Amino acid sequence: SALICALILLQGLLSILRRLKQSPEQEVRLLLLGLDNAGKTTVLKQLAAEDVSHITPTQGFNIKSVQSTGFKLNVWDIGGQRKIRPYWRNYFENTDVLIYVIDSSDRKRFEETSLELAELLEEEKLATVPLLVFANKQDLMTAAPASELAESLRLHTIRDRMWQVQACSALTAEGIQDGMTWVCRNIKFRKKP
Ligand code: G3D
Ligand code: MG
Repeated sequence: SALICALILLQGLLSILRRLKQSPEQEVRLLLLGLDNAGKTTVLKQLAAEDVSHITPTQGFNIKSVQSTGFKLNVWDIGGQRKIRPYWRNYFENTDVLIYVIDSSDRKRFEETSLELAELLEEEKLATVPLLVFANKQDLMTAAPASELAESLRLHTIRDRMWQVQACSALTAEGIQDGMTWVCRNIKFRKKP
């Protein structure tokens, strides 16, 4: 089933994070966002390996929440869901790293994805949260290089947080590990109250 499949897909990410996690009392929270067709589900596939305690597909919304000991990962398609936008904020709380996935071959949607990202970066609850942009689908001849994507998205104007653009292909796995290494390095662990 889709549920079992999703569980398997998330195993690797969790194992990578678990290995890098320093303190057992703390929980790492990741948001994995991007337009539909950007490659988010395929990124998850590449991160495949062990146990996830549960996954909650939110009813009526295309939000997937994955919970495991010490980790919480929220994934959804951004854009075209204006009406439920205010509801997203429930998922922004205490995010450690925002991972934004882009189809580098889809130049027609660079402006759209850029605007969506800009709006996300304005979110109060995501202020100062480190940003990793996956310039995905680099295996395609038509893919814009990460540098062009960064320019198109004006990433160099970001001043209020750490950010990184990582060229990758979720299809071949190239660049995914490098991206996750950056993520793990830039996680700011929250202090437990
Ligand atoms: P989403 O979850 O962000 O909506 P998906 O995106 O992971 O479902 O990917 C959308 C489509 O793009 C899929 O193709 C998927 O195979 C493809 N894709 C994802 N990553 C890459 C990549 O790095 N390179 C290439 N060439 N394709 C990629 P289909 O045909 O299944 O719709
Ligand atoms: Mg998907």
